[in-house]
Formats: sequence, structure tokens, C-alpha cells
Amino acid sequence: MAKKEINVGMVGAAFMGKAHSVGYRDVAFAFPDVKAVPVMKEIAAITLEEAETARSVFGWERASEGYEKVVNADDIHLIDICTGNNTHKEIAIAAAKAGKHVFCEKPMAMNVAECKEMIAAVEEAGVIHMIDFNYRAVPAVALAKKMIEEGAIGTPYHFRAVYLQDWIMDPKFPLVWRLKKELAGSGAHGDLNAHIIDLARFLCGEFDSVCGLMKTFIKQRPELAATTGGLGAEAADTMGEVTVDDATLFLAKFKNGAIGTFEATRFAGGNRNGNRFEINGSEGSIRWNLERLNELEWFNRKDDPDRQGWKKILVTDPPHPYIKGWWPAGHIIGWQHTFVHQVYNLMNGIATNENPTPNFYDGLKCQAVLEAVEKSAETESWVKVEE
Ligand code: SOE
Repeated sequence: MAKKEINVGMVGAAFMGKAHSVGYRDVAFAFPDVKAVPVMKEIAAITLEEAETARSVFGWERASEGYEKVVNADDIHLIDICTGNNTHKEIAIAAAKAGKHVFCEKPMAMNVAECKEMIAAVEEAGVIHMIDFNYRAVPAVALAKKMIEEGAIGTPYHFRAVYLQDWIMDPKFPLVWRLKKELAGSGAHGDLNAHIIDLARFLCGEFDSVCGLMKTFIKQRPELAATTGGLGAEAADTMGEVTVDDATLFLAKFKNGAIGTFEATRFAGGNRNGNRFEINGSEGSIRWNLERLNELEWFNRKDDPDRQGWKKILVTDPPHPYIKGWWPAGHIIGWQHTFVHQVYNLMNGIATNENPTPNFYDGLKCQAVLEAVEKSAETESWVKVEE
């Protein structure tokens, strides 16, 4: 029997639009067992010119301007939101009202209240929803999850994570949308802490309370003249205000008794995309580093004392999670593959009418932690995370 085809409409044609496009393009090629097949039907952007360029380069069938047209197109089944954070709510609600499934970039929205409105809309429409916390779909991270569930580290004591970047350290780097509160909601916090908060929930458990600190090192920057692809941008002659954090650090207490430290910054010189975690438990420890994406390290306290040490597992052997779609053992994969894995989970979710994870409920829980940290930094006190 022919597989169901899912016509995708993407809104947003920049960095994340390109990353998600790889997911749709490659999923059926890598995973012939995928239960529904995406069709790259329409890509929309702010200008038709931008959408048209993305259409021809990324491989979409049609291009359109603005989000309304694609959201309301009769032949579209799924809307993928790759736009700035301030637009997620409006587009997701419009998509749900039009009866479309929704895949949304992180952070889910500008605040908890917006996330709740989005959840009400997808629940009311009965559509499938997913959020793009792509690091869950790294094979080494999925293996860490499996090992932790099987008891490899016992009871967790510490969750320690950093997400370190350095792409805006030059004070002349312009005010892109990610540096404006009204467009992004927050800076390093929503962009990077969102990922490690999600990994903490995935691997360690739910948050109880947090105590945070936010800092903006460079408060004025040149205005934006033009974007140049990826995270690149050109500066104009006039100056403007930076209204988000450059770095946000926080401590956390988890409901299961573990404690955590989190650091997200765009000012960690020498760290291009340093997403790392280490979890220490009663029976062992586990750690991972995005810049060594295929490797998972495990310290097993049950090893004989004279043989104890960190074991490096190369997560490329066919029984490892997601690896069946790729190459023989030792033939490593990269960052873009996480988007293929997410689309695989999404297509299977749509085909079986079961929400994949991470979904909007995970987006909301993450946002509640983000918001509690902001409140804590403002009041210089510990804050309970909303249930
Ligand atoms: C930029 O900081 C960015 O692209 C994030 O927006 C992504 O979510 C992260 O995966 C890599 O860095």
C-alpha cells in the first residue's frame, strides 16, 4: 500500500528553514520505514523574493509571501514554523485553526501565557504538534537516555550543562533579531538555555526551583544593514540598544532531589557551539559534547576499582538509536542529521495519530523554567517553576 504523503508548508526561509528542509529532503532516503512521506510543497517568507530563492535552493515546489497563504492552502497538511520567536504563537494558532499539524522552532513562544494559548489551539483542533529540540535526536544523546533509564548511572545527583557560543563577541556585530527583546523574548537564555533545559528534563527529570543571573555585556551595537546567511550580518552606521541577555547562568533543584548548574552565553571566546552536559549519579556518570557529537562518555562505578575510568562509546553502530538510517559502524554523522531524525519522529506521529516528543507540552515546561529564571534574576531570589 502506498504511504500517506504529508504536504508540508514551511514559514521562514533562513538558517532554521534550511536546517528543517534537510529533514524533509532526506527522511525517506535515510529511513525507508518512515510511516508517512513529506512532500516539500510550499515555502513562505517575508518577501516573495526570499521565498523564491529558498524554494529553488532548498528544493520546495512553490513559494509565497507572508504566512497566511500557506497556512490556509487547502493542500497543506503540516505547517513548519521557522520564523522569529515573536511570531510563533500567531502562526501556530492560525495553522491549528486551519486544521494543520504544527512543527515549531524553539523556544516555543515569548512566554508561558503564549505557550498555553498555542496548546489550547492544537488541542481544540486535534492536530499533531512537535517542537524542535533537536539535540534529543542526536544518537549519543538518545543512547544516554536509554542507558540512564536502564540504570547506568543510578540515582542522579548532579546535572551540569553549558551552552557556550562566541559569535557576537565583536562589539561591531549588528543588532540582529536575536538581540532584540521584542522579537526574540530573550537572548542566550531562550536560544541556548532552552536546549539544555530540555536536555535536563529529558535526561534527569522535572525542575522544582531555580536561581538565576542574567548579564548584557555590550549594551549598544550598530543597527542591522543586512543578513548574510546562517548567523551572519552586516552593520549599518547608526547605533541601537541591545535589549536581551548576552549570558544567563542559573542553579536548579530537581523534583527527584538532583541539583543542577546551567550556563548559556554568547561571550565564551573559542567556543563556537559548545553544548555539553555531564550527569553524575550513584552508580556512574555520563557526559556528552556537541563538538564531539558521535561520542558518549560513561564512567561506571561498578567497574573494578583498578579498571575504573571514562569509557568513550562511538555511537555509530547500527543498534544505536537512529543509526539504522545511516552508514556502517564508524562512519560518523553530523548536526544536520538531527533534523532528519526529528522529521522521522514527526512523520511517524502524524501517520499513527500520536503526538511525537518533544511536543508543545515539553515546549511549555521549558518555557516555565525560562520564565522562572528570568523572575529569579529580577528578584535576586529562588523561584519555584510553574507546574
Ligand atoms: C544560534 O544561537 C543557534 O543556531 C541556535 O538558535 C540553535 O538553536 C542552536 O542549535 C545553535 O545555535
